[in-house]
Amino acid sequence: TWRKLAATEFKGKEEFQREVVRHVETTLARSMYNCDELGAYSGAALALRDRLVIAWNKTQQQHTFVDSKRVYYLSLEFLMGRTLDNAMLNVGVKQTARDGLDELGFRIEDVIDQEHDAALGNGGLGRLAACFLDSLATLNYPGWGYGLRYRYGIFKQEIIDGHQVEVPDYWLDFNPWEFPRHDIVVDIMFYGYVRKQIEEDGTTRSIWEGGEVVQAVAYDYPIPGFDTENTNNLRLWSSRPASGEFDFQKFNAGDYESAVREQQRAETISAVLYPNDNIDAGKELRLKQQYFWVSASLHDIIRRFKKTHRPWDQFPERVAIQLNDTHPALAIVELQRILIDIEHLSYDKAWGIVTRTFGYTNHTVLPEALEKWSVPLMQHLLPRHMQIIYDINLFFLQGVEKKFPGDRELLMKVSIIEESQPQSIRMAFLAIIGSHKVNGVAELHSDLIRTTIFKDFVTVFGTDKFINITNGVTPRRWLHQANPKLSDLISEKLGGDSFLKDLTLLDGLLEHLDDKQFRKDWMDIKYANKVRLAKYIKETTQIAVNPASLFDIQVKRIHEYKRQQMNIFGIIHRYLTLKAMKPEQRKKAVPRVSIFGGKAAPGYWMAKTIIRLITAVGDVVNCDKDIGDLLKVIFIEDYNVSKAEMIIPASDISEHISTAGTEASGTSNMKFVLNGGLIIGTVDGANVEIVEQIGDEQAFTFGHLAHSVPELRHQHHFAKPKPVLDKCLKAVFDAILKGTFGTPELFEPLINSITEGGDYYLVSDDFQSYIDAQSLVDELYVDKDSWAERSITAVAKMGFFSSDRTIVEYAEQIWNIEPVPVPRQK
Ligand code: 26V
Repeated sequence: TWRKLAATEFKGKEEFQREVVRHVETTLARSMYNCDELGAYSGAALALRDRLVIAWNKTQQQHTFVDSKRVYYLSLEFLMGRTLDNAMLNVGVKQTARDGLDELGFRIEDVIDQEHDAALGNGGLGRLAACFLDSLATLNYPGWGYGLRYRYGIFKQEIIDGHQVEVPDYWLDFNPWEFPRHDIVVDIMFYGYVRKQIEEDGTTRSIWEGGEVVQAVAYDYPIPGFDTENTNNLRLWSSRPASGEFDFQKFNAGDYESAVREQQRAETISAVLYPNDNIDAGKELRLKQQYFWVSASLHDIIRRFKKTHRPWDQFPERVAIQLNDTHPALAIVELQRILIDIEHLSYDKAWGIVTRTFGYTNHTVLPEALEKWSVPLMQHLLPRHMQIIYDINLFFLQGVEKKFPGDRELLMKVSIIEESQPQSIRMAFLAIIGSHKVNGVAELHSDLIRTTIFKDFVTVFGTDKFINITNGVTPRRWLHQANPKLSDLISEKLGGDSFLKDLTLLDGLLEHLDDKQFRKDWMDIKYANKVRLAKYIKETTQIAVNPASLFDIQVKRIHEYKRQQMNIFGIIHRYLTLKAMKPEQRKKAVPRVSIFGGKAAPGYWMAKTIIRLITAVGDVVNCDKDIGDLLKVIFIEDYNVSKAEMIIPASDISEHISTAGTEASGTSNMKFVLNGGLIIGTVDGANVEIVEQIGDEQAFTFGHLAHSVPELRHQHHFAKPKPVLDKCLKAVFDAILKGTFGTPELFEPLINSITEGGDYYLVSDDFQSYIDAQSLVDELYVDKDSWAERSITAVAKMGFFSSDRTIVEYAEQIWNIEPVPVPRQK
């Protein structure tokens, strides 16, 4: 197999060592005598990179040679995390590298730890894109990612006096994984005007000109598959001033400052990742980012297609483009513009090509996250695109009118243009109309989009266009890499590691369920992972947590809909209950460590208040002598991909407790269960399918169902007088307002949003059922043996949630692409 071949990539540890030393001494111009861990990391990365590059070139040549259909995944976010460890595992050289580094005097774990995360994403959507790249490569699909090369990734979070403080994440200092392509440069225009020109044949043509030009430069990142030579490409664009635009006239005239300002303006486009998750702010710079990236990517895709000298008709047979949410929806308009204005195709022919090319994935139903751009802004920035959007809308509405004559209301409801002040463009509607398939990311979510936000489009297009493709995660990073001990134990039991490529093989674990030694080994690994996390917590917070406690973890972006506030209210309830117990009673309680991690968007004040409450509760509880080890509350600073790799394997329980109908899927729920943790969760997103697969014995579900949510909200809205809170929640609020956790004014808004503000996320409605579910957790955790059985059973039934399965579904149901194995010629 390729793996055996790959193992000989380095002829043993000696060759690996030689390569590391060579890079340290030549590429880095350093001496081995005072080489630190960062030097060793750099050397190791460069040594491995040399091997990746060979496979990468070979793969791209093969794909060009076979002229296979490719998929292009357009995403504004790729939350890649670190590369070295993952690449070593995928190529199969980690053991060689470990031995080699060992002899040089380095622990491989410390070397791996030197790498900076590539954090070009906010959360679920960006990490999903990264998992998809891993699966595309592993399954030998010809697939590229296209994104932006932000100079600053998602901010780093510091907690100072219990508050979140944002620090810039400059990640590009030394990046051995990127290859600048100074020869791949695209000019991108903004602003300007549209001129009509009459052709000789009497037709009119639109010409967009006179705008400001910025250049896009490509940077490529190799994406190695696991146990295959196939190595795909991620291409990220960086902005810089176009050569003609950097004003040398001014420069020479001594107006240095304004010349530099122009340059900076161009570079600003790819400078920062917007740190909002699930909220649309409608900023001009963000629209510029979107068009810059979409235009550069399409130009590149078309250039590649044209090299095959095929007629335009065949474009959709060679190119599939997937829109990761609506952020790249302008690609629909841009392709239509290129085809009619530049390639001179007829409008209808062009539109046929466009709609056969695109697929659109929706990732949220939250109204505040659905992108809308103001018409005047679009008009100003992209005047020709605005015209084409009007045309697309006009022809679409004409079709609707023909099918449903006289239904004015339907026309209003499905129009791309919303009649607001000023008018706005509903990007999701544009994405639906310009794509041949629209998918949601979990069964419940896909049902919801068909019956709520997009229901009128189901009326217009029929149901077949709207499908579900349930998310998944890559077992390479989220099991093999993050939890090597568990991965090894599973390999031992299943007689090999094929499960890493066919996750359904995990069900073979069920045969060993009654094996006492296996159950013990399983729980010992969980314990070891908890010790690893406890050590990290001690080092970073000075707080000692007992690894024998139940570890209860909620790590994700902080958002009211994800309900971290309900978790912390539950913890306060636990604290009050423990305090009220007699010492003998307390002895029977199950010790618990509640762990949080996650960033709040810098402008999301309520989310920051939730962080403040969590840290405030920790400050009180963690040094309460009555409580001791029975309860600890930890906030882990700066949650990111590499921290997730350490945190997730250490959970006994993780929390996925969003208000039913709000979390489109969730993907960390899958990662936690895959690592043997059970979940406490609402009937929301992919929780539903996880529980369906693993069995409800293996999960703690609670709370109201999605279909009841509108009515409950309605009741809150019109309730007069305000509804009485249940006893437990009221006691929690009283404790906060009494100042138990410091200045109550700080937390009043959080409480008021529930007691006065309509409780939009239904915390009061679900609280009691949440507390009951937590009591059941305590009760069942006492019996360690049956807990082990639940944990193993759950893992055994998680095969469905591999992103490999997800990608095969996209490939077959939307992209119509096939694997293209790279031939072995060695
Ligand atoms: C939306 C916006 C709106 C405009 C400005 C900035 C911005 C940034 C990100 C987003 C994306 C929101 C959608 C999202 O992240 N959805 C998450 O997608 C995951 C993968 O499908 C899914 O597991 C999560 O449940 C869902 O919240």
